[in-house]
Amino acid sequence: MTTIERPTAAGSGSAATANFAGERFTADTTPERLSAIATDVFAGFSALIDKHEITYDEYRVLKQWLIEVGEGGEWPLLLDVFVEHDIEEVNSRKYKGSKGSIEGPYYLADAPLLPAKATLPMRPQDARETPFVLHGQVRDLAGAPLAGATVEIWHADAEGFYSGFAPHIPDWNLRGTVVADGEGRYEITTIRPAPYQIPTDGPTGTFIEAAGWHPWRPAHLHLRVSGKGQHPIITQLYFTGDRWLDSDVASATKPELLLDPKPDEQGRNSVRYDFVLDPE
Ligand code: MBD
Ligand code: FE
Repeated sequence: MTTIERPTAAGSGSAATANFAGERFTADTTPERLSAIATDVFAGFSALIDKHEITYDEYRVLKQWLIEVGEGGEWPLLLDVFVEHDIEEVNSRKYKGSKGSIEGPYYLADAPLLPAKATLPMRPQDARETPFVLHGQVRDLAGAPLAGATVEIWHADAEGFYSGFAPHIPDWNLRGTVVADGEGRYEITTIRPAPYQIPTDGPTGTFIEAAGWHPWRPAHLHLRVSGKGQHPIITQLYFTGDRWLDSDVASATKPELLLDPKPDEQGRNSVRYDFVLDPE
């Protein structure tokens, strides 16, 4: 008998942290701007401590919990679930093309290149699900097709697990970089992901449970669409009528991002979604 390693919060957390920490980021924040932001952060703490009369017990529990968030590698998860949606909202205001959404903690760069019409890498057990086809065209704001645009896609399996962040799933499962054809068209065959549950065995999940909130995101596809001379868009697509759409724990759904797939002649569920990119 073989035992498969079940994913743990600490496992997916440390993989997400290692993936992110492997890159070095910089921002051109001036000392004046940093000071202004930090002043407001601490003013926010000050106000909430006063308002809620935070006790020493609560302060020590917070300190211990924050240490555990770091040790469990859950900073990417915690920040992307509770903070990233506002960052995305503020930074996408100037764009006129397709709506974006948060990246989340599970993007991996350099997924295998696939042709315009492609099936994502999947295990035999994934292939037993009803095929789901996402197809469409990538265009610029003027409506011109973007030949050779790339559609990077990553999503959970039918149990809600992501390759690269769950040890029982092979590398690059349900991930790919699809290169659109000369007309900017693409057609991706995959399966429908399951809703995603924040792992309940880590500090983020413990906190959500302690607050009496639910830990669910509606089923979603993650996409990053790029075209020559265009601003790449990071987004997510959801399914009409799905559970948790109105109470996504990550607050990352938008009405423009809903898919309503219909069965095609081959019994696959199929839906069209076009992407419009803003110039760089
Ligand atoms: C996910 O799959 C996700 O998309 C986000 C934003 C947070 C946690 C898990
Ligand atoms: Fe996700």
